[in-house]
Amino acid sequence: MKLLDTHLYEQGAPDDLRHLINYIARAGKYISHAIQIGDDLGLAGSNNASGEDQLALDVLSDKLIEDNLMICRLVSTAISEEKDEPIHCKCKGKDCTAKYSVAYDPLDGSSLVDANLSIGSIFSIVAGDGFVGKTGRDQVAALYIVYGPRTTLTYTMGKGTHEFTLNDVGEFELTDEAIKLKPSAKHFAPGNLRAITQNENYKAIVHRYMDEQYTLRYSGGMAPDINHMLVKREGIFMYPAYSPKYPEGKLRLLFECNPFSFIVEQAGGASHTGQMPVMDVEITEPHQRTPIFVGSVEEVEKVVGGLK
Ligand code: FDP
Repeated sequence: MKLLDTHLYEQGAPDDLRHLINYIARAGKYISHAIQIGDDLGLAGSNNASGEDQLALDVLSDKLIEDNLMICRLVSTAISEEKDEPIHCKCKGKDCTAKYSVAYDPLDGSSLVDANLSIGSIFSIVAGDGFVGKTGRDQVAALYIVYGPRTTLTYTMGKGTHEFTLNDVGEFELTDEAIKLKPSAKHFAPGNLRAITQNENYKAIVHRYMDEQYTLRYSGGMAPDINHMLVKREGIFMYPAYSPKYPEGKLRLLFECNPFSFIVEQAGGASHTGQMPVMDVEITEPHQRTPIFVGSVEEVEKVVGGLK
């Protein structure tokens, strides 16, 4: 048995990064518990930074993560997908020990929660204060937690991609090390199918996957969909732009696309906007969106070629 903390130590994580990831994992355990026992799966009566309705669980998950990030005294700036404004370390300026910034989506795919489908939390970590002007390549670590029949945590800090499962005594235990994606796939996850009405190339790509009898695996939650790909060792997830509703795509560079791109690249996969690798896109504002095509290398190459 190998626990998350030991794995981070053996991978050479600096102590403060190891502690930070442990605090994030702790928030994940509380969220996992809240989902299991929660009887309030309804709306919170508030909106998030993008004007979407918030669930009570969105608000609770956001708070659990924020609390853990703030008490660890390692986070200079925390940015939540649920909020307009970043949160800053309270001790800033006075012998501040906070070295990292964390961007997070507290409950990705939360519209699936009442239907009892899997959902997740996603985290992107960079050194220094804030994200604007940086790219996904500046990430020192990224991780996501999936809350399904089991709770799993998958992380990278640039030394491969590794999966842990929450055990009966509340520890994340190593269940899959150095995950490697095959270059080609049998599964496809075509998000935003409305885009085929505007984009002939995307239509042709989707039709090719159907003609070639790929198996559809799209749950409506990016975290479980990317997790499916990593567990099955192959796949492609796509979410193109669609005007006027999502002219830059729906998914957020900072909260979703960068962390998943880092995790998938570290598993030998690729991730592209259609114009450039996702992780090379400069972050200009926290809620920036981007199209994304991510997964097995040859599939991403074929799709990007087909989009031109
Ligand atoms: P959700 O809005 O439910 O949080 O992050 C946005 C996201 O879910 C992704 O997890 C998911 O892949 C995508 O939106 C689903 O979008 P569609 O409803 O357009 O399929």
